[in-house]
Amino acid sequence: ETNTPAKTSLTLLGLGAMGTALARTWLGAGHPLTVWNRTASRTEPLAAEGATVAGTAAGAVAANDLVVACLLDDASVREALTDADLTGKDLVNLTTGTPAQARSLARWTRERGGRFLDGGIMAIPPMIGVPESGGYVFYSGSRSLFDTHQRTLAVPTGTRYVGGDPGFAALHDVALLSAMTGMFSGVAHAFALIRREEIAPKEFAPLLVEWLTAMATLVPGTAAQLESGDYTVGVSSNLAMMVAGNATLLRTAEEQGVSAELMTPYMELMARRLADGHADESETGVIDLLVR
Ligand code: FVH
Repeated sequence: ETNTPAKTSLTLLGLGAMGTALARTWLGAGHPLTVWNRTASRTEPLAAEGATVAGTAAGAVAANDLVVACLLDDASVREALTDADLTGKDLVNLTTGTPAQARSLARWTRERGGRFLDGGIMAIPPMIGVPESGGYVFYSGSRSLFDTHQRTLAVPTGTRYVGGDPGFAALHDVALLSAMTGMFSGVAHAFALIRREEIAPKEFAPLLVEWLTAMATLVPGTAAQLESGDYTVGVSSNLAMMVAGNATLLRTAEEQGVSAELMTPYMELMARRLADGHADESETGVIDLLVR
């Protein structure tokens, strides 16, 4: 006899790159796992590793109370669950979607008698099952579902519950991904500037990392300004100086034969804010121009 608690059995819908990585961690940790995938051949390696394969999504849902979906998009989740009985089920949706899609799916699940938790995965497949990678999932929606299954959900990667509004996980996810998009657009422009020169990208890369890491420390200052409503607090580089500096950035792009199309939208907003009379502020006022 052993005192080890039984591992929660669960169902996973979707065995793409992410679903397969998730499945392997649950199987590896000893959780009985039922899997379903639209293209049945993708279930074969998991079956060999101990997963039970269901022939239909409805059958997979029927097999366990805890059901995790990791499919391509919102439409594929709706399609997969069309014939499933969600009465008494705990549905955890790890499919990337918008906040409105998550809220709608939460209502749809509740109307069918289930509890709903949405998740935004802040990791790529190689980070799954690797705690030191720093990956995690934002969760929002049913707190009781989260509390019931947190230990199981924490097997593949970290968990961060961000509120009862089922749209909040997607909102956090998309906000971080959007910030990342801006960062990579800047990185692309920087590499383009040096592309035709005798500067080795491999030597330039650590400089970029160091600079972006240092600049990221300014983010809490932006948050403090937003909360106080005073965008001049702690400003060391004001908007007037930065807009003047943008002219140098644009001229350098031209000299190097590089399109400034990734840069100009943000610079135009900075110039508009300056023209509105906010020379002494930081860039924080640009945020107010974006919110419609
Ligand atoms: N992979 C990544 O780096 C990112 C990291 C952050 C989170 N995303 C999101 O995770 C969801 C799944 O992503 P994935 O990487 O597993 O995606 P794929 O490898 O393309 O697999 C897609 C699965 O979805 C199935 N599927 C597609 N359409 C349907 C449908 N109409 N009905 C049922 N299933 C569908 C597909 O099945 P099949 O093509 O094998 O038959 C795969 O199982 C996603 O939201 C990312 O944004 C991943």
